[in-house]
Amino acid sequence: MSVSISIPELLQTPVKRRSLWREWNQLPRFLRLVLLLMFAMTGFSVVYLYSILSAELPSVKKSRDFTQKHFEQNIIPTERKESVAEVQQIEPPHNKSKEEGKDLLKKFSIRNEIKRFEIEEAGPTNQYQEAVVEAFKHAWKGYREYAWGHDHLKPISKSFHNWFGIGLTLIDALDTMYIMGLKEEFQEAREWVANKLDFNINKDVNFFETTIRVLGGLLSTYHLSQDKMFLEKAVDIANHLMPCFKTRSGVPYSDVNLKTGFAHAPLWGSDSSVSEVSTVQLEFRDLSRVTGSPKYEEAAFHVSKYLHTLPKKDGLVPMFINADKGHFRTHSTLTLGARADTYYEYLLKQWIQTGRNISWLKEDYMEAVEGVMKNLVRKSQPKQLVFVGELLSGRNYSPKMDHLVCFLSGTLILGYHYGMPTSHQRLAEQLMETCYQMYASTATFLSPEIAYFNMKDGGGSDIIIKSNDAHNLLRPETVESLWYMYYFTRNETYRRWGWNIFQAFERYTKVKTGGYTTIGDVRNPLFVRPRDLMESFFLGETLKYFYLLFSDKQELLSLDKLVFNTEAHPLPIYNNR
Ligand code: DMJ
Repeated sequence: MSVSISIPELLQTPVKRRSLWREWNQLPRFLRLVLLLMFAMTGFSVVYLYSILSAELPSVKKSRDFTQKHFEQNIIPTERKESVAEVQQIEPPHNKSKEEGKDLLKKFSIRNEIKRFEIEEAGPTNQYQEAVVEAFKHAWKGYREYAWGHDHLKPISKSFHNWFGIGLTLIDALDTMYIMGLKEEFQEAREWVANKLDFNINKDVNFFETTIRVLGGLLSTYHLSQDKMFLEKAVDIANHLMPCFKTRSGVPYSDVNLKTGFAHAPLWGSDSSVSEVSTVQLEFRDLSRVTGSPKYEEAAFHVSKYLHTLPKKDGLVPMFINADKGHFRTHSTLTLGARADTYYEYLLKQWIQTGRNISWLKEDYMEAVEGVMKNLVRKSQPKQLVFVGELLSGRNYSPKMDHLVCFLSGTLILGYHYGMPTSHQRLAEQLMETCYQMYASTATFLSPEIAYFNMKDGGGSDIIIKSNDAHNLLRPETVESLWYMYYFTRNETYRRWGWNIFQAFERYTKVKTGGYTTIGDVRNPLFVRPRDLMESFFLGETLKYFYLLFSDKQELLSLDKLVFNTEAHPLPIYNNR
């Protein structure tokens, strides 16, 4: 009676296992096969999903929560101290598209000589430009020490962030360094591009972002330096991006895996952004023109031609389009901000790039600007600031304006230079004033990401900033437009405004140990909530436009000879369609 456990009980587990196996064997063969297939498919899906979800996206990554004390300790200018950065050692695998690039270059070497930019001797000529070059060096110091070869610097945590893993900041900054005359920095970066940059990686990248930052950056650097290595790399990345165009409509998918060439719609939905599909044409066309291989231009320009045929409201386009069906999403917001902005910019700039010979590009642009004036432009109260709002669901007016919209002044004045009506010039001036006020009216002298405008009589301030919109990402659009406005008018007011903004960036976004950071709240100078990220466009665009704005050399880079892509990478104007 004292022994309560019998031998069969001790052997319970193996007995059960054996019976399960027996039961499995007793199942019909066909059923076993089906079950095995189901297990295999589930396993495969889990692995696949994990590989997609593990791709880092900056927008969904939470920024670290830093205390004000930490911020004060870090956001104070300090002496620069160079140190040798460690360079990741990765051997690039054999890559077919690189070889293809070299072949094309051999074949079209004569054509390559034609479009070299004539740039006067690079380097700062006054104290304002010197200050901008110092800012660039400070940003570069942080990137070089803590993020070398990675996409973005995280200046406060002294680390890096990889969005695509292809050295976005380094590539975006190449032509800025060239223009600023930073020869040593440029040379070091050039070696990284030549020896370490590898596009044959198992990563999903955004087609548009990679085109404007990487393809655009490599092409402009090639034009400036005439170093064919940059063109080889441009051909290489373009070939990796081309699968995006393989859709039923020819409108590209938003993402592609660089290694497999698998192109697909974004993870968050089935549609591509209209701005994204319509803002790759300058880059792909330039590549075709320098290599003599028409396939890039043909694929990209097909998209513009196709969009041209679709119905629009007074020339205005919705934010989304389905790449397979080729339809705009109905009841979509009409805006000059995120997801539509650069469609308008590239209508004008493509017309300029092709020698102003393709008249429907100009007509679509003019119709769209008319549509903006009719449907989106309003004045705030009480100061009558002119702004560009949105039509929600294509119908309901919202007095909301993204900082992104501030590119429009520059585009309008560029168009005016090429013969657009004076109403365009007037709107450019008025909107420039409003964009400046988005900076000047905050306690930090920095603009929020989004502003709402008061349209009611009876006091209050013109510009309303909501908590969710109070961040500043070091974006370039206002500085970009200030440069265009100054370039064409030589009105010193625009330089004064630029200097005020530059000083605010220095004061509130500079990180002591190197780099500049995006911030979470422009309304509170005591605690701007640093977000610990320096976007590549701060070096590619914002600091470049500051440098050009403060240039005393009339036409350091001539807008009669070149056109800037939307990431501030200058490309040549071709006098033929
Ligand atoms: C840049 O990548 C480009 O200027 C693009 O057109 C808009 N977004 C960022 C800068 O704000």
